[in-house]
Order: sequence, then structure tokens, then C-alpha cells
Amino acid sequence: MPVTTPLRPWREHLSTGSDPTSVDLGAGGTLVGAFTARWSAEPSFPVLGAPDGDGATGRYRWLVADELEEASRRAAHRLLGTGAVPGDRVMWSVGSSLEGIVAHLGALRAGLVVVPVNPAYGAREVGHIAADVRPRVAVVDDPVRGRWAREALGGDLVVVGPDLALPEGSEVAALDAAAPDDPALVCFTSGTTGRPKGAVLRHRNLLASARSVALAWRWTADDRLVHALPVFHAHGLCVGIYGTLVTGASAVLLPSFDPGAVAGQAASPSSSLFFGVPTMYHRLLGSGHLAALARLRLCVSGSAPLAADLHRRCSEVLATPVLERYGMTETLMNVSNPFAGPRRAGTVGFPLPGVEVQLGSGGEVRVRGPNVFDHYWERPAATAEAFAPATDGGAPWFATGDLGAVDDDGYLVLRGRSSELVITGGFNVYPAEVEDVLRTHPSVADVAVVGTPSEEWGEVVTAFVVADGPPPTVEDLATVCAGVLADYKRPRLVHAVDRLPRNSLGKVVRAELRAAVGRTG
Ligand code: MCA
Ligand code: AMP
Repeated sequence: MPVTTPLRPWREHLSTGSDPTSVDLGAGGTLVGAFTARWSAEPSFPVLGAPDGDGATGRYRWLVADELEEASRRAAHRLLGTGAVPGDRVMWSVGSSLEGIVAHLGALRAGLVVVPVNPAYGAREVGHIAADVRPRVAVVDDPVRGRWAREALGGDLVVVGPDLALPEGSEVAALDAAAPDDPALVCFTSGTTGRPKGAVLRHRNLLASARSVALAWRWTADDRLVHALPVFHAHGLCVGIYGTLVTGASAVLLPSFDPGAVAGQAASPSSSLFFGVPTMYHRLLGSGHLAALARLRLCVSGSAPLAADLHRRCSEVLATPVLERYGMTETLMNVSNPFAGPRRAGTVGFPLPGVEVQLGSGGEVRVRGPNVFDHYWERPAATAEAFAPATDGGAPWFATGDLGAVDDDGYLVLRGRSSELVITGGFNVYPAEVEDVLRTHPSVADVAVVGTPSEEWGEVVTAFVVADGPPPTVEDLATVCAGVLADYKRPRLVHAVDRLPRNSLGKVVRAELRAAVGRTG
């Protein structure tokens, strides 16, 4: 009988001498409670900075804690002034900017539930989310997304820009009243199956996860994060922004990922942390800019597998190996390589403080803990399907859809997903959504979309097409995707086939399609 090594216990993430029983991930009660406590403790501390204007001057604009408190308070009142009441949803679709973060924090302080939406989404994608969560307000940096949302709702939506200034003297409502169990975010994700659904995360989930990574990664007020991730996904928002605010640290928000700009910021003596997806490390390495990150105390990778070879090549340039961790929108951060112990390439480490992980049938990774979301928005059946009852009388396990195994050192190795999800550059693409759009092309008789390996993107969206007439090219398919799907979802490769491989139930055998394609650049 094979001997199975147990996963290392989470206490191994703690610094020597720390008592695991004293870990309280819920201290402060809510996320906003934790932020505002930090702000009042050190009002003149510079918290968030961003390049001034278009960044050409090399100057930065900083918000100190006091300014962040005041600006987010005004934003909260402005949002409540629209008639929104605690519990109402706010669609929040902005690029990385100080105003965007202030608006976000204002919404949380007002007790509103933020629904982040990728600003690259088109009318159909925005419409789906708006129709599902029925927001009262939309905070958008392009009014067209507000219009699409309003159209999907059939009217009745207040659309505002991210700059939510409010005249003096018009503040009335009590803020920061959300309770730990109140919902804070609805984040749309493909989930493990089916069409996009909203994962409802409560204040206590967000706080627990931010605290857990802070403990494991020794994140303190002395740290400054070089933040180049999108703020509308859990990696950039719940790890990057919330982690910074909960620890009382600081961050420089770059408006987009540019290897030179990341290197420039990393060179600043105050910078100490960088979090990225594998595609970012690939680009930093390829452009020669990774060396500038060698002076940072910690570089973290997540959201998609960091190829062991890329991990090793990065580690040759950096002072310490990249720390790979594993998370998910529904659970936030689950598992991490250690800050102090060996960071093993090709593994994601062991459970973070407070998180329990087990392997279910077929090696599916299951998670439970204070970080795990509550339910899918108005999808009781999908929620029930996602959780497996516990046999120990404890909370049910969330079934991630990721397949894993434990290596000889007690580290988790991810071996793929049981779902059809494609992860390209850290963004999720659900094949059915793309296939539906591709079928609208007149030359497409049948189509299946899979992810095929790519050194730069991890996976690239690849279409196998049974053509009706001349086979369509990548460019032909792009014409039906334009304006309907965010650009990262459109196929980068297309293969013409006579027929799609199907099993006896008529389901496309995607593994066979993936196997038919070699590695691309
Ligand atoms: C951009 N393009 C992409 C992607 N991003 N294509 C496929 N996959 C992508 N991810 C396209 C653009 O549309 C463009 O197409 C072309 O690539 C070049 O664009 P470029 O400007 O160079 O790309 P970029 O803007 O630099 O984007 C690359 C990126 C970005 C910075 C790596 O993809 C990114 O920010 N990824 C991070 C995603 C993320 O935060 N995921 C976390 C999810 P064309 O040439 O046709 O115009 S949260 C999560 O997964 C859990 C919680 C977790 O564990 O973290
Ligand atoms: P999302 O739904 O955007 O939150 O994506 C979550 C998925 O990203 C997980 O279920 C994993 O499949 C994948 N993921 C996140 N981090 C890693 C990692 N370090 N290695 C492999 N896959 C990862």
C-alpha cells in the first residue's frame, strides 16, 4: 500500500516561537474596522501612492492615512446619497487608480456590496453581471459600461465616475457599521463548472485571508508593495490592496503592468514586495528587468501555475526564490510556500494559517476555513454542489475543482483541474462562453475551445473548428469576438478539424484535443 505523506501543518508558516493557538484571524471584526483602526493610529502615514498624471514626470501622488480616511468617508456618503442602502450592490469597474480605490473603500465603509467588473468587458459580459446582481449604483471610469449595465437592468441605475468628491457639510449617515458576517464583495468567477456566477465574500472572509497571508509572509507596516496587478480580481484586490491596508503597510499602484515601470519602482529603497502572475515573471525575465527585483525582500507568484523551469530561472536572478502560492476567488488564499523554509519549484506549498486542506476523491483539493466564501449569489444549487459535507461534524469542504497530490516533503503539487477552465495570463476563460460566440461565425459548423500550453501565457485559448467552407483564421474569429468578449478570451490559435472527438455521451473529449497540440511560444 502506498504511504501518503500528510500536508505540512500551517503552524510551520509562523515565525519561530509563535503560538498557533494565539492566531486570531478575525481580530478587528471587519475589513473596514481593521483599516480604519490603522488609519487613526497613524494619520500621517503614506498608504497609497500612484504615478502623477501619465507618469511621465516620474512624480508620485500619495494619500496619507488621514486623507484616505477622509476621501473614503466622503465617497461613502456620496454613494449613500444616491439612495443606496447597506446591502445594495455597487458595480465597480475601474482601472488601477487612487480614485478607484477610494471609491471602493467608500462603498465598503457604507456597507454596500462591491461587485468588481473587468473594465475590458463588453456589453454582453457587463450585462450578464448587472442583470444578475441588480446593482443600485455603478462606479465606472467609462460611462459606456454604466450604459450597458443600465440597458441590461431596464433602467434604474445611478452611474458615477470614480472621483466621488462631496461638498463639505453634507455627511449624515453612520459609516463602518458592517458586521463581520455581512457580505462585502460579489466576485464573478467561472466557478468549477457552468456559466459565471458571483461568489459572495463576507467581511470576515476578506479580513481572515489578508491576515493569514500577512502572518505567513511576515508582511508588516515597513513593507511597500509594487502593485501592478489588476484591482478587479482577488489577487490584486484582496491580497494586494487589502493586505496592504490590514497590515498598515504601503503600496505604489501602477496603472498597468509594464516590466520597465515595475523595475523602476522596485529600485526605490522603500519597495520591498512584488506580487505577480507567471506571465509577468516571464516578461520581467525576458526583458532583463527581473534583476531590479532582486533587492525586494519577497516576490510572490500566483493565480496560475508557475512552471518549475521559469521558477528556477527567476530564482537565479533574484536574491531569494519566488514564493508560489495557490488561491481562488471563492477561497482567497489557501496554500503557500513558506517565507522562511524551502520554496519548492513546481509546488504551491502547504496550508496558510487558519486554512484546512484535504484531498478528496480523485485527488480533488478541498478547502475550509474562515477564508472560504459563503455562497454563490442567488445560486443555491451551485452552492450546494460546490460544498462536500464533512465527516467530522465541522464545516463543509469547498471542492475547488483543482487536482492535487502531496509530495514527499508535505507540499501540495497541483496536477490540473477537473473543470474545463482555461487560465491564460492569470485570467480565467470558460470555453462554453467562447464557443457560443464562435458559433455565430458563418464558417463555423462546430467548435470546441481548450487551453493549450504556452511559455508566456501558461495556456492560450485554442479553437478546434469544423468548418463549413474555407476554415476561418484567428483573425476571422476575432471579428465575431470583437466587442462581445474581452480580448483575452478570443482564440489565439485555431485548428481546422474534420470532426471533434466525442465520447459515447456525445461530449467533446477535450484532453484529446489538447494532446494534439504542442507547446507554443
Ligand atoms: C492581455 N492579453 C491577453 C491577456 N492579457 N491574452 C491572453 N491572456 C491574457 N491574460 C492580450 C491583449 O488583449 C493584447 O491582445 C495582447 O495580449 C497584448 O496585450 P498586452 O498589453 O501586452 O498585455 P498586458 O495588458 O500586458 O496583459 C498581460 C498581463 C495581464 C499583465 C499578464 O494578462 C494581467 O494583468 N494578468 C493578471 C490577471 C490576474 O490578476 N489574475 C488574478 C485572478 P491584442 O494584441 O490582440 O490586442 S484572481 C485568481 O486567480 C486567484 C484569486 C489567485 O489565485 O490569485
Ligand atoms: P479564479 O477563479 O480566477 O480565482 O482562479 C482560481 C484558479 O487559479 C484555481 O482554482 C487554480 O486552478 C488556479 N491557480 C491559482 N493559483 C495557482 C497556482 N499557484 N498554481 C496553479 N494554479 C493556480
